[in-house]
Amino acid sequence: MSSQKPKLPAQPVKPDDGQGAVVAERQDARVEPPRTYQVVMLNDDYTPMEFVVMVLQQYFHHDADMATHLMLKIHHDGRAVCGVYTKDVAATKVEMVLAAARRAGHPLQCIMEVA
Ligand code: TYC
Repeated sequence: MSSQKPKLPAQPVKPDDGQGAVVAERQDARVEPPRTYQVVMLNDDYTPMEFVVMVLQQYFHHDADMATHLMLKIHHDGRAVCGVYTKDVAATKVEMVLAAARRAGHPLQCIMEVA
């Protein structure tokens, strides 16, 4: 009796489609994770600090301490990242923040960037 291991086929085995034809499977392309986008809020001289804190809580779900911390970072540095999302979610956040700011008569600006 042979002690050799059974040999693997030299070629990948092609699946049988059960209809007498042999179908070669194509290797799937590697799937990249979706790009992410950061929503960045910008400083201005007119939007009240309390309004920015409210926006950061309402639309980005930061607690009062983090919202205040982020608002002050924007005030001092000119900008800060409010959150990182998929493209559609980031675009919706930007729209909602800008709509709320315009409704309230404030010039607040917020943009999205590839993270
Ligand atoms: N700089 C504004 C002020 O002094 C406050 C402010 C903070 C405005 C953050 C916009 O994204 C902003 N009232």
